[in-house]
Amino acid sequence: MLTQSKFDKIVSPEDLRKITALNNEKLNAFIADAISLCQPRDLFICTDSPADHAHIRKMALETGDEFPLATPGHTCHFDGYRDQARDPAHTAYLLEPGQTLGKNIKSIDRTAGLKEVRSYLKGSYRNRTMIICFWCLGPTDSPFSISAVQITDSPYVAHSESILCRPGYDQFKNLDGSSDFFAFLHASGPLDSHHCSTETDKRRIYIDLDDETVYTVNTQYAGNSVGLKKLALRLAIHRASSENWLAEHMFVMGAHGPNGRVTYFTGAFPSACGKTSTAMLPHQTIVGDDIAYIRNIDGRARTVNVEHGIFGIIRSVNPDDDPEIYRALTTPAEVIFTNVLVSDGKPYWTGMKAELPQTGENHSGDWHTGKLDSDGKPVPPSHRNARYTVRLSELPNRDPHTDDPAGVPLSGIIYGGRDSDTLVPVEQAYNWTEGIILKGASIESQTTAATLGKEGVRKFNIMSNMDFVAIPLGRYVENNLDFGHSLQSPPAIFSTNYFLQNENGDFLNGKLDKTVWLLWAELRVHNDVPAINTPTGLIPRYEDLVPLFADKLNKDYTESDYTKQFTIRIPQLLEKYHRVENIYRTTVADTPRIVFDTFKHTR
Ligand code: SPV
Ligand code: MN
Repeated sequence: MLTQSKFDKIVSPEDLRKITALNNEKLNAFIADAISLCQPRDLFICTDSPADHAHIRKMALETGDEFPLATPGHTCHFDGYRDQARDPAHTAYLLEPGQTLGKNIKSIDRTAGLKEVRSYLKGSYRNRTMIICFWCLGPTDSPFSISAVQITDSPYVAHSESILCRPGYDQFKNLDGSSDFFAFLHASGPLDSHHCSTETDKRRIYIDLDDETVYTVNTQYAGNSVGLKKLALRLAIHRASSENWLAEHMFVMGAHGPNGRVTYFTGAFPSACGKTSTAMLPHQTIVGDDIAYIRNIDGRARTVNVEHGIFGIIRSVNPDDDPEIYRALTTPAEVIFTNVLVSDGKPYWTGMKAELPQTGENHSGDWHTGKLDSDGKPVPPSHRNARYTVRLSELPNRDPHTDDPAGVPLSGIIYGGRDSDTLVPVEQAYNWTEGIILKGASIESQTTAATLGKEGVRKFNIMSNMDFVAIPLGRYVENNLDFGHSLQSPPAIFSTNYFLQNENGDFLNGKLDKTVWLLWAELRVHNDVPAINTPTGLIPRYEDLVPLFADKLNKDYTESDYTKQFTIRIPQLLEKYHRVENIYRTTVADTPRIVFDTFKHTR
């Protein structure tokens, strides 16, 4: 129990008042345990005043976790050289003996896992301030809202959350003592002179599903440390599965069709496969770029963005391909750049279509062209997973319903992926069941820089959510199927592939062509255009794409391009479904029968 006398030197009367105002025993116990385990010098409790949020940013600058850049509001943070991505190998669910999540999901014994992670957390805040923040997942005071508490010793983590999340202190008061919140305890571990975590071999991300608590240590990379992103997604998937709603790795956006019509889509894409750039397409409106909750409200699917900011990949963001993002990153506003190259107070990154300086500072320390790392590998000017963090409210293309407590009506779902030779650029599923099974549950994607490990390998990635699914995969598929069937009229489902290549390795599409695929899907949702039947779904007619290319991209679309892009590659498709079916058959013990029946039906 949290009392002032027990932590006399640490918990000031003011701190105690802020915590006891929330009148929540589970919260008190969580904070008291974190204090005695991590042993901070003092506390900073954020109660969401503008001054509190400004103080978090100030702490990040004072400690050196971030440093200012030349443009007002811009700061930069470096994660350690070996702390640049999510770490699935050291991310695990803590389970009681006898519990299992199946072969594809890493879990460890709860008692042993807690003992291990607590040993790394012990004393880890010495001489540091414990920052305690309260956030709300989804819009506040809505049927979607979930309250969360984050404890961290990293002002950068708290600052990221203050940009990415909706404030939640006041909402915590409404919990009225219940245990209905997610809890995150993070410690950076020992730091080097650049404020980067050094003991990455002891990096651990352990998720306690029963307690809805996540412990994360010896890392600062946001995908491992920022509770409200992927850590909360895992807890939400677990919770959603018992409440018949969906927590998905999806953008939410308004697609702007004819005559001012706005049709809302969600899109699930593996990391670095065009998810943010789709949500930020010119002339469309963004609700969110990463995580969506979807609920059945009076028989209709409605969805919200869990966050209210973007933690986006900066590589290749340039004024031609991503004009909206580029503008946001070159205008004064509160933006954190991570793992970019900095020279003379300016951030640089690969693919920005500007000349990069030969020297500067980056995630490796002082950098110069030709620098090699300790393994003899060239150090690129900016990391492939370098990112920016910005509030959606800074963007002129933010959808006006972003914070609507009722969410937006969901009419279409897009499942993306990265494949050079199999799927056509866009295809609609015949119905919800086939969409979930043949599109979402069959996603394979060539790997990218967002997780550690080799790039370019074709990997099964169910609903682009593989890294985050916290329940057995069969149950997850079933939950998706059931959700759609509980609706009066489920959203239409589409697959997209932006990465088709010819035999020379050239991409068959321009980067903005995705506008056309999205707007064709928008027309299909309203049955405005017919489509061509194929064994796995419905593809566009040439004549329906030509005006979209002309009107939206000012581009001629030739029949020869159409033929190359939309030829059904039957051998590759058969191989794909064979590979995926085999994964379900051999590794997913609880695969629903309908999955196998549906694969059989495609042959
Ligand atoms: C992703 O990789 O899908 C991201 C960034 O959105 S992370 O926070 O690392 O998950
Ligand atoms: Mn993501």
